[in-house]
Amino acid sequence: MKPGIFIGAAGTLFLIISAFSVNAAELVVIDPWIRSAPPNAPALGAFMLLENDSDSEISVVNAYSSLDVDRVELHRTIMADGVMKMIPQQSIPVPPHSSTDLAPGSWHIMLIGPGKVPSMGEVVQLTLVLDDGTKQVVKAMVRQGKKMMDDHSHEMKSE
Ligand SMILES: [Cu+2]
Repeated sequence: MKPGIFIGAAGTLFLIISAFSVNAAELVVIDPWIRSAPPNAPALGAFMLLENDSDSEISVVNAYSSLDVDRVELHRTIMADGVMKMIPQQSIPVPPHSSTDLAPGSWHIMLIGPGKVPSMGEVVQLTLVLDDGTKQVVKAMVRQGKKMMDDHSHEMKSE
């Protein structure tokens, strides 16, 4: 890991918190979480900030989880004709010296068909598969998140 990765007090704090999830790859995963959902939810969204401190693009090309789910997909939510749609993606790119925010209403990892929806505070292990074949394991806690409809109404108001 490069020493130049320390970018100030806040950055150092984040690194300590997520230190267990960082391996040799130069992708830093900050604040991974899963949005809490009702027990009958057909899918769960997983979110995190991906930081790439290297000189080349790093992509997440696949993911799986410690939860019993039918499948895991990489998604991006886009606004098309005034409607928010989730479009499956081949990969989630993180440009060099930049970051990609996996957040509600944007890029995310979708856990589809959970056998049992985890409750608030539960920790789910997510494995990110990168384009160079390396795997990065992160621990995502289930917590409450802003609802997609809130995002939507914000979009509508700003028009
Ligand atoms: Cu989705």
